[in-house]
Amino acid sequence: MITVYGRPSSINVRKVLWLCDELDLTVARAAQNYDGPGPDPVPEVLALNPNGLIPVLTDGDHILWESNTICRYLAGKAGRDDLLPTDPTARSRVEQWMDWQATELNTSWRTAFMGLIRKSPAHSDPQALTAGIAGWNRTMALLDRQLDRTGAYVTGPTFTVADVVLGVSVHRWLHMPMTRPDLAAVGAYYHRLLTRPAFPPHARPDMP
Ligand SMILES: N[C@@H](CCC(=O)N[C@@H](CS)C(=O)NCC(=O)O)C(=O)O
Repeated sequence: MITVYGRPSSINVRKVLWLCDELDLTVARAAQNYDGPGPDPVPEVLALNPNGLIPVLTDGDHILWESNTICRYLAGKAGRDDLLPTDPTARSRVEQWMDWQATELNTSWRTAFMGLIRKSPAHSDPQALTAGIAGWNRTMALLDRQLDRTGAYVTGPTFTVADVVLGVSVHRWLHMPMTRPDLAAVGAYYHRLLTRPAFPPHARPDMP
């Protein structure tokens, strides 16, 4: 049995749970009552992930952390070549956008998210907040240009696991109490993703 550790309000846990739903995979849930983020990692999680972060997945003896890696593992294990191609060229496009999400996009939202949602005193400087919002909007504009080119999903005409990790990111951006440009391709993409029955439960407005 596969177990997913982490509260469902976490954006990184939501990626994994959405993909499990896409795969029709029934998973056990653990350590989900903790309503962090708190200063101290949950001991149950720390025992599995030295970073003390969620999500963590266990599949028998196999313990895995890093949400994007977990998503690749689940898609690969399910043999879903449509979601994670085995062809190196097609696969590298999917992985490129997943890595971009985990590095460039994740980094770009940190100040704005921590300041606006977490109300972190360390992220409350108005100038830093304005710069953070502008940086996040610039990164999203790059995604908008890519989606404008493909006219559908991030790597082309079909849905892949890269769209799972980007879909929750787009949801977050659209639900931030901040000024943002009207990015038409991103907006159309979000509505396209919402037509998938598995996405809406993980795209709740109260969980940006
Ligand atoms: N790079 C990690 C980041 C994981 C991460 O930052 N998780 C957050 C929640 S989204 C976390 O565990 N925060 C502490 C907590 O919620 O207990 C991943 O993608 O899995």
